[in-house]
Order: sequence, then structure tokens, then C-alpha cells
Amino acid sequence: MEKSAGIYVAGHRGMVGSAIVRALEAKEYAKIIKRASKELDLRRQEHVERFFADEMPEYVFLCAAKVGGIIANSAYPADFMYDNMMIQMNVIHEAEKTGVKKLMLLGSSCIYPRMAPQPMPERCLLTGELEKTNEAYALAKISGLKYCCCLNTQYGTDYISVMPANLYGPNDNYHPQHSHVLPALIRRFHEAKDRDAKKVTVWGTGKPLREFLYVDDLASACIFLMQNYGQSDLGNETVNVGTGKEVTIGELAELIKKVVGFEGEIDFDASKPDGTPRKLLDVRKLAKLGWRYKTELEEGIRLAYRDFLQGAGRVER
Ligand code: GFB
Repeated sequence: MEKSAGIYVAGHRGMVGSAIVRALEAKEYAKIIKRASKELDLRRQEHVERFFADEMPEYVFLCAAKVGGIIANSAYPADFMYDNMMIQMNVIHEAEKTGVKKLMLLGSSCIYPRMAPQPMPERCLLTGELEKTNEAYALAKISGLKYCCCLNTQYGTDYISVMPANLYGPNDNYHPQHSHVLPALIRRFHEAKDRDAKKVTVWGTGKPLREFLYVDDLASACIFLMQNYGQSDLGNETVNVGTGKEVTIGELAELIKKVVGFEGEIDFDASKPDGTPRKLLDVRKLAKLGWRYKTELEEGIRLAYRDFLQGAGRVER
């Protein structure tokens, strides 16, 4: 990626897109193209067509997506499927039509089968049933990934995809019901501390295992891969991005409790879904290419809590 190239970051206001913009700016990329969703609705084909014809970006980071935690995914499967399918098909299709040199699609580790071997290598995609709570989102992401592969095969493009572990960090969504576990618990422990509450409720049994990646580390991996990885290197496969480490939800809750400074007890509400029991990414492919994460979980939670405190009052975008 040349420093003067036109680089479109789709979804630049979201947690991932904003981290990629920060990383590109730090590396002095001069022409970052951005559009807020109010200015450009990526679900509308003719709008996307016009935007690509006008701007002619050379590189695209496709971070725009409808995302959410386990309850949002289960409650709004139709929206998760429609919005993500439309955004991806429109953007990737127009990229190919207008000759974008390289495109990166951002997905998630939930695309792999619920009972995949652990840690999950890229090649276990489509070898088993998906986790029901996020099937719609996973199917949309798998379609986007496969559409990139189809274009690479048919038209010789170089469109790649990355599948990160559960992300967290600045600009996260702290909505009490719709967010992911880490920001949800930061908010819940913080509010409990403020109210001098005796207990905080954590959903599920606390036993599922999750791998968490600080979003600035993901952004660094994305720019690294955009520069050092092409679809032909690994035969059209996606690339996992994670730490290779996991914690139980119970352990995560204890860590957040410590960082926030809450002194009461933790209660588990087993009437809420646990979701997939485990989803640890096999990150050997990325390690072989020469990238490793920097931010350990406790340090990352401290940074995320600082972001939460700075944005107090902002709960959902
Ligand atoms: O973060 P989360 O919603 O995502 O939930 P998933 C992870 C685990 O944390 C589940 C538990 O076992 C939840 O039961 N949990 C405990 C909580 N307390 C809470 C809470 O207050 N809020 C939330 N949200 N969870 C999502 C997928 O799955 O992960 C998406 O639905 C996407 O498609 C995303 O892949 C990264 O890891 O279960």
C-alpha cells in the first residue's frame, strides 16, 4: 500500500474501523476515504455504485457491519443476515468493478463450526454445524469470505479476509443488553460500584471459554496483512487473528471486577445463554507470517475502562 494511495475504510466510526484509521494515520497514509452511514447507506446498491465510481479507492478495509453480542444476535437474526449480506455484496462487487487493488473483509471467529477442533485452524471452515445463537451473522460473514474467494478465482483479484477473536477496546458499544460480554461487564461493574451494590449478575454459567483481542492489535495485524499477505499465498484461505490464549467468562468477570475496583460478589444467571462452549483460534498461520499481538488482557481491560470513563453517557452507537 503506497502512502499516497486512496484507502477506503468502510465503517470508520465503529470500533474496528476507527482503530484501522488510527493505525493508518500513525503510519502517515495520506488519503483515507471515509463516509458516515448517514451519508452513504452501504445496503443500497446504487449508492455504493456511485460512491466507488466517484472516489475510485485503490484499497478497501471492509469493517462496516451489523454486530452485537449473543442476545442481539439471537433476537435480530434477520437484520444481522440482511444488513451484513447487502453491505458485503455491494462493497466487494463495486470494488471488483472499479479495479480496487486489494480489499480486506473483516469477519469473526464465530464463522467456524460450534464443535470445531480447538484451537480452530482456518481449514475447519464449513466442516460442521454453526452455533445457533449467531448462525445468521456467521452465514453472512462466510458468504462474504467466499465471495472474495470466488472473485479471486474468476477474476484474479487479491481480496483477503481476516477472522478475529472477540474484540474489545476504544469505541466499543456499552449497551447493557446488545453489547458483547467485555464492554457489558465493564459497564455493569462500574455502575454497581457507583451504586455501592452488593452483587453483579453475569449471564450464563461463567464456564464458556473465550479469546479476547485488543482492537488496536487487530488494526496492526490488518495493515500488516494488507502489506504482506495475498490470497495466492495460502490458497484462498482466510487468516485468523488472535492471541492464542483463552479465559473462562468467570475469570474474565473477576479480572474486570478487579480493574474497575468493585468489591461485591458475582452472581451467575444460568437462564441466559452460554453460546458456543469454546472458540480458540489457531493463530499459527499469522505467527508464521511474522505477526504477534502486544496487549495482554488485563492491560487491555484497563485501557478499555479508561475509554468507557472518558465516554461516560455514550452507551450505544
Ligand atoms: O460477548 P458475547 O455476547 O459473544 O458473549 P459470543 C460471550 C459469553 O459471555 C457468553 C457471557 O457465554 C455469554 O453468556 N456473558 C456473561 C455475557 N455476561 C454477559 C453480558 O452481560 N453480556 C453478554 N453479551 N454476554 C458473539 C456472537 O458470540 O461474539 C457474534 O454472537 C460475534 O456473532 C461475537 O461472533 C464476537 O462470543 O458468545
